Amino acid sequence: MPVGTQGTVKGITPAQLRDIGPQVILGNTYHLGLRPGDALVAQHGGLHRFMGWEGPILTDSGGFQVFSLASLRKMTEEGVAFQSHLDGSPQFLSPERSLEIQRNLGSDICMALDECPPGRMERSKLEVSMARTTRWLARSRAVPLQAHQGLFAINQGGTHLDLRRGHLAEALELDAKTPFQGFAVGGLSVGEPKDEMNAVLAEFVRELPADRPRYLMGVGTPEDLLFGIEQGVDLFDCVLPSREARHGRILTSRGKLNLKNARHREADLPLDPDCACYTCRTFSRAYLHHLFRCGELLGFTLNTIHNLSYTVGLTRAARQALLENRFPAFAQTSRARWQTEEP
Ligand code: PRF
Ligand code: ZN
Repeated sequence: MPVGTQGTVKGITPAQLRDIGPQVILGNTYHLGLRPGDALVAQHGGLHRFMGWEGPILTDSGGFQVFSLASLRKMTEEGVAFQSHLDGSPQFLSPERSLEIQRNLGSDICMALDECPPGRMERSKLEVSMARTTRWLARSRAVPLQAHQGLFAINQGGTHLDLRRGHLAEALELDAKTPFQGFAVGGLSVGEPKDEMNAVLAEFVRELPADRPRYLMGVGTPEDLLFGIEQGVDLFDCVLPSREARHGRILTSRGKLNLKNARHREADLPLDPDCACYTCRTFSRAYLHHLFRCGELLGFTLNTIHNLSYTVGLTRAARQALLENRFPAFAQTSRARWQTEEP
């Protein structure tokens, strides 16, 4: 899922996004609730209509963004009070308010409000935080949504497998009464060492219900996507492809390249000779290097089209490989190319 925090995937139009072909895009409750406000979006017929995107939208619940963006946070059982990062105004987000915003936005997949603890939180504190996330999940389950909307539960527990298992068992108790439409793994890629994240994924993803989508939140690099898919993850979101694109860092089948580098100044080559995106079909590295050096807006757009095409294409190719029972060979070839070839 490409990230469209403010009701736009930065720098590209919905028509360009449709050509790239993601199955879902992500929007943010935190940002859209503050500005322009969910009531205004609802007045305009909901987020799909407001932003001109007809495909599915998932909205994150805002918990993670309150932790990373807002100041003067005060957590209580009821919810989280914070100051807006925009104008310092006092705000309040509860499980109920988060889902009310998501209901007004009309996204297709809603996420329950969670507390996303930092990567290395002490175990006893983490347990307290997770118990609250579980109580919030029960409250979330009771909030009415629109008929087309589904609700995903978010699992926390840092790198402690036993805590994650306990938390999942509690979510499954709620699930037995009213099923969730999917399960997310939160609280990873938040500053813990990569091998610890991978160890959790290797053990834990398979324990999530196999008949519902499994969503790894805020991950990641092409390497992370392949590893996650290998462990059974179905859905990802990350700003990395689009953000990197705006900095001239290009993802390719032969590894990363930096468009700023002088070696691209005269290169009459596409960014990735194996990519069929609009950017690669039409423009040379020399031209894109030029746009980047001038800070031209079109450069951001074209780089974003490529990086998103590459990333969505990687997941599409992985899906095809799985369907054809050749995922291990696909993963091995992809990794070998990133590691050994020169982009
Ligand atoms: N919770 C929520 N959103 C998230 C995360 C989380 O833990 C993460 C962590 N990687 C990214 N986005 N609600
Ligand atoms: Zn391309």
